Amino acid sequence: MAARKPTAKPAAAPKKAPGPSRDAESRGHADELHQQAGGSHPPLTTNQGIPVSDNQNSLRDTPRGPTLLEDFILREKITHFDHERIPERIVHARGSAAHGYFELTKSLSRYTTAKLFTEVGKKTPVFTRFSTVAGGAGSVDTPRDVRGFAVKFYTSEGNFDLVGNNIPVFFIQDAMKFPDLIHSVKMEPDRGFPQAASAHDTFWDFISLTPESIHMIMWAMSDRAIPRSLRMIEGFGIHSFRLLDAEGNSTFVKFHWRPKLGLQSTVWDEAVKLAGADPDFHRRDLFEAIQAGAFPEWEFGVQLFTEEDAAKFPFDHLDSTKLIPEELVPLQIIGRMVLDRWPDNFFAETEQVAYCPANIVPGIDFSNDPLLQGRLFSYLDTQLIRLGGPNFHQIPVNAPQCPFANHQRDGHMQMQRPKGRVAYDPSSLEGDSPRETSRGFRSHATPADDGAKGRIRAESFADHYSQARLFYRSQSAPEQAHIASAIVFELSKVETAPIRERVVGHLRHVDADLAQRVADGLGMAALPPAAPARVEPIDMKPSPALQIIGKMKPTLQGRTVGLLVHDGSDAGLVKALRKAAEADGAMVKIVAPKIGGAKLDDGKQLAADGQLAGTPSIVFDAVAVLLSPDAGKQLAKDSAAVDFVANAWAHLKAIAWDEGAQPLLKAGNVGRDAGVVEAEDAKAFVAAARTRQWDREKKLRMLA
Ligand code: HDD
Repeated sequence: MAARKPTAKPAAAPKKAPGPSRDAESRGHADELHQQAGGSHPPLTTNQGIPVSDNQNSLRDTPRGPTLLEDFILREKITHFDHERIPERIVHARGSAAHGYFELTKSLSRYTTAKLFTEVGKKTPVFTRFSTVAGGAGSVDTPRDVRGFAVKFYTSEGNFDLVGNNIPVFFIQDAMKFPDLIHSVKMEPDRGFPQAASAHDTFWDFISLTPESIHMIMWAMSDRAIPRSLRMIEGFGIHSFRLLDAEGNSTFVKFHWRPKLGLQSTVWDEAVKLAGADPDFHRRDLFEAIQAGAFPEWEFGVQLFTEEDAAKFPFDHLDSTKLIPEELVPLQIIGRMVLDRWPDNFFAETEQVAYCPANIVPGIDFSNDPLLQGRLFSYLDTQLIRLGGPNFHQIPVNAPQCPFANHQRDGHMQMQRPKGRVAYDPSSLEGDSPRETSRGFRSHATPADDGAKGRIRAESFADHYSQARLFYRSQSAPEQAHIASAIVFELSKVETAPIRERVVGHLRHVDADLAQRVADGLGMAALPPAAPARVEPIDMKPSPALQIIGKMKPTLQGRTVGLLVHDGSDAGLVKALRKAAEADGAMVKIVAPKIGGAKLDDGKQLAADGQLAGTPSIVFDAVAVLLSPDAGKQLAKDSAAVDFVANAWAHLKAIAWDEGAQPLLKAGNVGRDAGVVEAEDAKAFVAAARTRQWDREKKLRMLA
């Protein structure tokens, strides 16, 4: 259709043509657009069901004249758009979620009446959301941060929400401190930065004045806080909960999730670069795995202990800054969770899902952990503002999947149509109105402690350093170096010297060597004085279960291998490496300088999954560089290609190479070690790719 010439003099615009002809003209234009897009489609309507004939043009007085207020279609569309956002979560705003199921493999019927934990083989639907804590909803996936691990079990006795993290302890002991903690880590209020980062003055100021946080700091500075994939993190309920049997007898329980793929993390430089290479790295990874049918899976474990056991622990299990070493109370695996379905709609499900630690089912109960007690209030309160009223439990992702009924009525966004006269209890007018049941929820009859009411922190909560020491000393040497380097990195971003000194003062109680490494890394002339400690820390038996490297599974399952090719690459090698990596469980992606792919030496065009400049080696677990001699020389002069190999080397990844790739490897300063293998030897490449080359790190990075 010829473009209309602008009218020279708007004032002299031609008199209106009769309406129908103009509508027909724009209809014709819309038809053209739609024909290109294809498909057969139901009629588009307004929210009132009125069919829309033109979704491209608003109603105008004349072709170049003002838009008319009469255009109810435009007004409805824009008004709805204007209201599309709801307040984001104050914490854990950035998240990714999936549907799946929980299957019980071992009954806990000796301890609890909860059907969820007694009916072996039964599959309970779940919706699980993973999150970062500090950043906003649009922040990146890979900052150094704790990861939320929230599971909603839609049980036959109502919803049970296990709202945990990937770290088994927390920063603070009392919910009273939560707003302070979060305000300190969020962007500073006067300047509005940094986003999604703890490396700034206000966070470390708070930490340096909150000794109870030091144990969690050890975890947050460890590689647990820079995971490779959400499929490779552990999860913890953190608090002690109670299991109750039919007589009301109580057993304490801690809940754990263990990833089937094993724990794995990135290295810090990689995490930083991933933020630029793919801000959605974790979300995409979860999505792609589920779409490919490689469903993420976790084992579910419990630590069970009695009041008498707890009395013998050298710490108070009601204190959320403490964990119970698995060597003290072994973990029993009782089930598994599989995530097998991506949500249909991100907003409707992932954004609107409302978790709440107070959502609990008969046979489970809370403990007196003061952090948990505060959480029992906070979550429902936040959903009321976030989701706009008291009926958010009717949103499909939040609604129980068992029958539910009560006398609560009305309110904003009431979606149900309760019938009858009776909205109260007791009542006699209707035989089918809901009533209490003997199967209902009961609280444990916990005897009260001795002592008086007051704003008191129990003396049993006073040891802030023993478990920080336990964690640090349980780590392998590379992990200890990473912790020290992470603290140096974060404190190097802190402008106020006394804050840095106070933190090192705490580290002196954790481990003298760690304190010295950090002080050296910060260029301190002398060690600052040790922080005042109310309780002398004790040495606990190291717990290897706290390591990552020790729990990493040497496997290509769930990992991704990138093959860099160009015109003339050896088709046989490409095929052999792809076959070997896929046979070991990896997802293989082809990278080429152009997205159209490359013509290999067999004359066939191989399509690329990613273009070199936009697909750095950072997004892969291992790479192979397979190039003709000409291509090798050409790519040795291309910075994206040089970075490809240099980063793979720096991030301790396996690299397979062929003769043609040599100039590129040289340009990228790639050295030689057990992880740099000849592409001919596909078996050796796969073996090297199953793990990271930890020995390489000392050669290429100055760690604290
Ligand atoms: Fe919290 C969200 C985990 C302490 C107040 N929290 C939230 C989410 C997770 C956790 C995973 C995101 C849920 C989702 O995906 O929607 N929170 C924890 C853990 C804690 C913890 C493991 C300590 C053991 N939280 C905590 C305290 C308070 C809160 C002490 C307040 C007293 N948390 C909230 C909140 C959030 C929240 C403000 C924000 C959005 C939401 O609840 O739904 O209410």
